[in-house]
Amino acid sequence: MHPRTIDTLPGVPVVDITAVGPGRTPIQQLMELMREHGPVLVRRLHGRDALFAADLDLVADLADEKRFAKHVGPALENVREFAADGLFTAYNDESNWARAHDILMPAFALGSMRTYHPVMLKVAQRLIASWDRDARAGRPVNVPDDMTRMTLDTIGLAGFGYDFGSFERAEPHPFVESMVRCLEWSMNRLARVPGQDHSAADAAFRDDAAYLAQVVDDVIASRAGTDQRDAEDLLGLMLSAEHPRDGSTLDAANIRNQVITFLIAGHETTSGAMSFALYCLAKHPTALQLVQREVDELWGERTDPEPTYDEVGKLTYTRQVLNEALRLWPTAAAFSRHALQDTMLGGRIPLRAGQSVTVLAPMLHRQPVWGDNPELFDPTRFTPEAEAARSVHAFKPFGTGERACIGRQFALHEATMLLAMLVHRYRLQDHADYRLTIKETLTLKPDGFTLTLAPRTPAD
Ligand code: MNH
Repeated sequence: MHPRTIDTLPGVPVVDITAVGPGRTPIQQLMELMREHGPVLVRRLHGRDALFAADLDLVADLADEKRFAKHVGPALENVREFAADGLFTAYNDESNWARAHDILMPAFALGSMRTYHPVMLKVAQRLIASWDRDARAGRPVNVPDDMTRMTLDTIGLAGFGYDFGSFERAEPHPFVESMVRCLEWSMNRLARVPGQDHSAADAAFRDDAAYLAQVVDDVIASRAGTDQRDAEDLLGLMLSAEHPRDGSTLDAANIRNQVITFLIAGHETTSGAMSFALYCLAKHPTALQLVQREVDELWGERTDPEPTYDEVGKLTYTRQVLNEALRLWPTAAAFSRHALQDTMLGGRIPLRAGQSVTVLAPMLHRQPVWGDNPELFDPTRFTPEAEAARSVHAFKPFGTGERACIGRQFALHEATMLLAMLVHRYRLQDHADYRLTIKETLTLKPDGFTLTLAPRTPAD
C-alpha cells in the first residue's frame, strides 16, 4: 500500500509515532496517546495515517449502518492471510459473508446455548479437576493459560465435536502456539519499517498458517463420513445446511476458513475476558464477596454443584462482573468502520467515502459517560437501571451492527458459568501481589497472572 496521509481534520490532532514505532503494545500506546491528546486523533507512522476515535458521540454516529460499515483495516488484512473469507475477516460485499452468516446464525440464537450447555459444563469440570490438583499441591495456577485450555476445548467440542484435550497437556496445544504466533505476526507486521527484510518472519508465519490449516483438515476429516455429518453444531451446519432462502451451501475452501475463524475467534477473546474478570475479583474483595453471595444463594454448601442452563441465567451479578471486566479491558480492543459516502462524522469531522475510523474500546469505556472515576472496577455500572440510563453506544466490547460478534451469547454463557463455579469453590489468593501487565497479540491478556487456590470453607 502506498503511504497515505489524511487531509487535516478540524480539531483532530496528528500524532507522529514514527520515531518510536507502535512497539509490542500498540493498543496501550494508543490509550496513552488519547489520554494526552484527547479521544479523537490521527496516528501517523512512516507517513501512513490512521484515524482513531473513542468519543461517545463519534462512536454512536459510527454505529449508523446507513452511513458506515465494518472496515477490514490493515490488522484484519493480515489476519486474512490465514482466515481469508471466514466470517470475521470477510469483506461486507463478499458473497460468502452473507451466506455463512445466514447459515450459521441459528447456531448462535439464544436457544442454541441450551444445546452447548452440557459441553460447557463438562469442560468447566475439567478445569476444576485440574485446579483441584494444583490446589492440593499448593501450586499456583497460570490463569490465562488455563482459561485458554478451557475455552479452546469448549469451542472444539461444542462447535466441532473435536477434543483438543488441553488439560492433559503440560504445554498449550500446538494449535494455540501456532495461532498466537500468527496473531503476533499480524500485529507486528503493522509496525514494520519500510525497506527492511522480513523474509524469515514471513516464512515462519507460513509454516504456522500451514499447521493451523492441517489441524482444521483433521477437525473436518474426523467428522466427514460419520453419521454426525448432519449434527446441529457449527460443523454440521457448515457441512450440510442450505441457505434458508437460496438453498446454496458453503464450499470446501470456505468451510476451512470458517473452521479456522471459529477456532480462533471462539476461544482467544473469551479466555482473556475470563482472565481479566478473575484479576478484577482477586483485587476487589467486596465484589468477590458479592459474587460469592450470589452463588451461595444458588448452591449453598454443595461441593460439586452442576449448574443448570436456567441457573446460569440467574447469575446476574456474576454477569455484571464480566461486563465490568470487559469495560476496563475489552479483549478485542479495536474495531474499524468506513464511511459509505462523503459524510460529517459527529457533525464535525468531514470524511470522504471509503475513509476509515478505528474505535478504541478501552478509551470509549473510560469516557465521561462512565462518571468521574472510570478506572474504578464497579460492577454496579451494569445493573439494569444503570444500563437503561446510559447510551447503548457507551459499551462496545462486541463491536457493532450486523458485523458485531456472532458468539457473544456463547462467550457470556460459558464465562458466567465458569466464573460462578470457580468463586463458589475456591478462595482466590493473590500470592504474588500481581501487578497488571497486558500482553497484546491483537487481543489483550493479563500476562503471567497466577493465583494460588484454597478450598472455600463454610466460614469464607
Ligand atoms: Mn467475537 C466478531 C469480540 C467471543 C466469533 N467479536 C467480533 C467483533 C468483536 C468481537 C469486537 C467485531 C470485530 C469487528 O467489527 O471487526 N468476541 C469478542 C469478544 C468475545 C468474543 C470480546 C469474548 C468475550 N466471538 C466470540 C466467540 C465466538 C466469536 C465465543 C464464536 C463462538 N466474533 C466471532 C465471529 C465474528 C466476531 C465469527 C465475526 C462476525 C461477522 O463479522 O459476521
